[in-house]
Amino acid sequence: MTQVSDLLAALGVPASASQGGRMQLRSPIDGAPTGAIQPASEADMLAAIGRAKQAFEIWRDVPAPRRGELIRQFGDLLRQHKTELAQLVAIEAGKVSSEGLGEVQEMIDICDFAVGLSRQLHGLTIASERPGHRMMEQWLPLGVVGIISAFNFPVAVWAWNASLAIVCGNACIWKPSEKTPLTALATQALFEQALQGFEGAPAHLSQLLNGGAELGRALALDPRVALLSATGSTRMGRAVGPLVAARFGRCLLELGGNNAIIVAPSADLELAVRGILFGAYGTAGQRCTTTRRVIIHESIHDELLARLDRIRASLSIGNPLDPATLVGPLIDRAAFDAMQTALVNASEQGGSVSGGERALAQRYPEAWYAVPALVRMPAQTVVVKTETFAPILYALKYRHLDEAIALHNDVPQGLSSAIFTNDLREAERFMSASGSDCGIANVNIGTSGAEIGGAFGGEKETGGGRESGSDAWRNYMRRSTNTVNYSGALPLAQGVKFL
Ligand code: UN1
Repeated sequence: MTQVSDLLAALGVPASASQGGRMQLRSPIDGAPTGAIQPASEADMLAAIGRAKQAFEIWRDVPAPRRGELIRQFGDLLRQHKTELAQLVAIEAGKVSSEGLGEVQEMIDICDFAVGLSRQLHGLTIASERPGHRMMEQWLPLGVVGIISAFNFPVAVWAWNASLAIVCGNACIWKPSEKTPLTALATQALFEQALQGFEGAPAHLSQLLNGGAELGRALALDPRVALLSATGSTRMGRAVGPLVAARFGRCLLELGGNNAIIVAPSADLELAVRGILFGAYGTAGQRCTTTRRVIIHESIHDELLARLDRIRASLSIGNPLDPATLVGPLIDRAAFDAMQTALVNASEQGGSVSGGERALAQRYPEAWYAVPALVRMPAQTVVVKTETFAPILYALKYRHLDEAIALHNDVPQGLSSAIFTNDLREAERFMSASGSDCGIANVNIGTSGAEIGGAFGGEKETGGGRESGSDAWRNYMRRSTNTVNYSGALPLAQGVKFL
C-alpha cells in the first residue's frame, strides 16, 4: 500500500522497519497488505530491559521540569504530524477519520497534562509528634515501566502511560498489539526525533519491541521491570497480572468493560439517543468504554428502542477514510466471528436481534464489516454479562431505580457507566456508594470518550488500575517517607525510652 509507505516515510520510519519481515500485516479496511515487520525475540526483550535500566539510572536525576520539556517537544511533533499519524491509525486500526484525529489529540492532551505535572510532582508535609522534627513524603522515580497496549487505541493509551512515566523519571518499554505495529513504529520515530539532541536525555529512554505475547510475558516475569501497565482483554490481564504479583512487582491493569447506560423516565431522549448510539456503535463497538447494555425504564422503553433502532439501521458503514463513514470495519475475522457467536447465543437466550449481519462483503471480501446490532433481551443472561468486542447493544427493561442499579452492577466488569436523567436524586444516587460500582459514572453523557484530565480505569475484572489524569501519576513513582530531626535531642516516637 503506497499510502502507508508514504505516511510512514513522512513520520520518519525507514522503509526497512516495515518491510521484508516475517509478520505480514493487513489493513482491516480492505485486507490489503500494509507491510511485514520482523518481530523481536525474548532475548531482544531481555537486552532492552537492561538498556532501559541504564537509561533510568541517568534520567531519574534529571530535574522533573526538564523531563517535562522533552514531553513538550514530543507533543509539538505530534501536533505537526497529527494528520499523518491519524491516517495511519485509521488504516491500521480501522477507525473513522474523526476518531483517528481524536486519538492523536488525546496524545497531545496527555502530553500537555504531563508537562504541567512535571512542575507539580508533589508530596505532603506531615505534623511530627516529636519536637524539632519534620516529616514529609516524597515521590521519586520508580524504574523501568513496561507498557502493553491494545489495537483499539494503538497510540493514545501508550501516550497516557509513557508521557507520565517519563516526566516521573522512568524509562519505558512498549509492547504494542500485534495488530497495530506500524502506528507504534511511527510514534516511536516521533519520540526518537524529540529525544535526538535533547541534552541530558539518555538513549533508550523509550524503546519499542513489536512481537507476540511472549514479549509481554518476558516483561511480566522480569524483576527489573518495576511497573507493568497492561491494557487489553481480561484474558490478557489474567495471564500477566499473577506473574507480576508473584515477584511483588507493580501492575496497572486496564481490562475489559461491560458498560451500561440507564435511561430514566425524566431523561432528555434526544441526548440519550445520541449518547447511546455513539457509545454503542462508535469505533465499531471496539472501545473498552463501549456501551454494551442499555437499561431503559418501562415507560419509555418501546419508544426509545424504536428510535435507536431506526437510526442504528441507517448508520453509514464503510471505509473509515471516507469522511461520511460513521462505522468502520471490525479489526479482523476473529472479531466478526465472535460477534456472530454472541448473536447466536443471544437468540438462544431469548433475545430478539436486529442487524448484526456482514456488510460490504462484495466490495471488501477480505475485510469484516458488520451492521451494528440491537438485541432486546428478556433478562441479563450469560451473553449479556460477557464482553464481546463488537457493535452489539443489549437492551433491558426496568421498573424501579433499585432494580436498574442492581442489573447494572450484576456483571463481572466495572469500567464505565452512565445514567440519563433530569432527576437530581436519581443522578446523585447513581454516583453514590450504593450506585454504579464502576470506575467511571457519568450523568447525561455516554460511557465512552472520557477526557484525559480524570483518572481512567475500573473495578472488578477491569483490573482496578487508574491511568491518565488526576493523581494517576503516582502509579509511576515510589513513595518515600522522610523524617528529619533538626533538634539537638533524639526523642523516640511513641514515648519509648532507650539509652
Ligand atoms: C480504551 O478503549 O482502551 O474514554 C480507551 C474513551 C477513550 C479511551 C478508551 N478516551 O473512550
